[in-house]
Amino acid sequence: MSKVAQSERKHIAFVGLRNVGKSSLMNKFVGQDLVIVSDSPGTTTDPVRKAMELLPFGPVVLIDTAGIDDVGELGEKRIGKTVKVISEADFVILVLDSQNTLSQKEKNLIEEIKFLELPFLAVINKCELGINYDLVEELDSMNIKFESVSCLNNEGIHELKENVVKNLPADDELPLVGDLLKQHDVIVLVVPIDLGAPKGRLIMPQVQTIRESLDVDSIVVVAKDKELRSALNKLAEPPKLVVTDSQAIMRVAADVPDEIPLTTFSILMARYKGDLGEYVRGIKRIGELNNGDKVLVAEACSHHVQEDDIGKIKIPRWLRLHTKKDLLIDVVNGHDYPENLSDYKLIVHCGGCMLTRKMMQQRIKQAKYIGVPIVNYGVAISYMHGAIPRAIEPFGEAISVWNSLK
Ligand SMILES: Nc1nc2c(ncn2[C@@H]2O[C@H](COP(=O)(O)OP(=O)(O)OP(=O)(O)O)[C@@H](O)[C@H]2O)c(=O)[nH]1
Ligand SMILES: [Mg+2]
Repeated sequence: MSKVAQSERKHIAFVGLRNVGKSSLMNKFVGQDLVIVSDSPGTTTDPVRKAMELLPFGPVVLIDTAGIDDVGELGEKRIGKTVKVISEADFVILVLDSQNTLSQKEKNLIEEIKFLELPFLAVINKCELGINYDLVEELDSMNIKFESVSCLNNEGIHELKENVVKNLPADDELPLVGDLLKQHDVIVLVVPIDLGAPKGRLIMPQVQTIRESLDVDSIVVVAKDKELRSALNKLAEPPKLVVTDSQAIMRVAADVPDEIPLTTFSILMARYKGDLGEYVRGIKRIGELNNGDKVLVAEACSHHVQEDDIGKIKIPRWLRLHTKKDLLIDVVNGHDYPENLSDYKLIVHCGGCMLTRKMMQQRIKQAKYIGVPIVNYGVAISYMHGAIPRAIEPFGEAISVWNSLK
């Protein structure tokens, strides 16, 4: 089996009511009796994951789930097991029983899948018993594509697999900076070498920006903030873009003439890994916060807390200074949000350098699902330091979100 990190593989989730045959279908995909199948509803209680090669596509992870009628949280706005699992999925297989019509829970689930913008396919199982025509009509009227299978006598399984392979979403190749530059353009990177800088090396967003700029044949100038003005003066023509560390944005903004586009590494990363438009919506919430509002500062990894830690100390300090409000700020670490997410008025998330793009997307989707605006550290810092909208001006979509919010 090829060695692709589990988090990078496409995830396919089998969801549906209890006893419809989710586990049976997953076993058919794997080609062995991996998960327990039984006629008593509620056999699967926790998600079961299995990595496999789905040919001709390649490595995937299949996720069998508990029946949605077992979980009992649908309809309530909290991140329950089902939402967690489906927000992890790249493709959802909604398993239905050929003898029934759609229940309210199934309709709610379809709404959730659509809200999370996940590609999905309905599968009518137990089709050897005949298919309830009302179910087919319901699916047709909702414009939902479906396949019928029988796990009992292997009908339609091969076709279903082929259909899933065909419909798995392709990886989007998102640019970090390459789309903003062309051959011979000059890009200036401002890299403060302060106490927070790692010894003897550049950090990943800086390295990645350099590499991508070179890939599109542009010319990279790297300087510390102190030498920036001198660097700009030495250039024969203004650079196409200046990119700086977020925390130096105001000093740098003062040295970069208004007509030269300026942004930050965090904003480049936010666009690449997160959702810059969503984060711009999140910064609007900063201005709407009131005394007593709860704010969640969420860090994906637990790192050694430094004296002036960005998440624990600086972000809370800047939020209080900026809003002049008495905020209740919780700082949490880890891969899951706290259970009471809907109590928060705003999530300020770390840049997610230790998360894959997919994991970061999942956390944004979950926040959207609960209806809590989200922003990341870098975008929030630029905003609280007065550098928004300037630092998002190079990005058309983000600036139009900004303009629509005013
Ligand atoms: N007639 C018929 N029965 C099936 C078919 N597929 C699965 N079953 C039966 O349906 C019952 C439930 O199957 P499971 O695969 O355990 O269903 P599940 O959706 O995983 O159920 P939970 O884990 O309880 O949510 C079992 O008795 C299976 O043998 C099928 O194609 N036809
Ligand atoms: Mg099961």
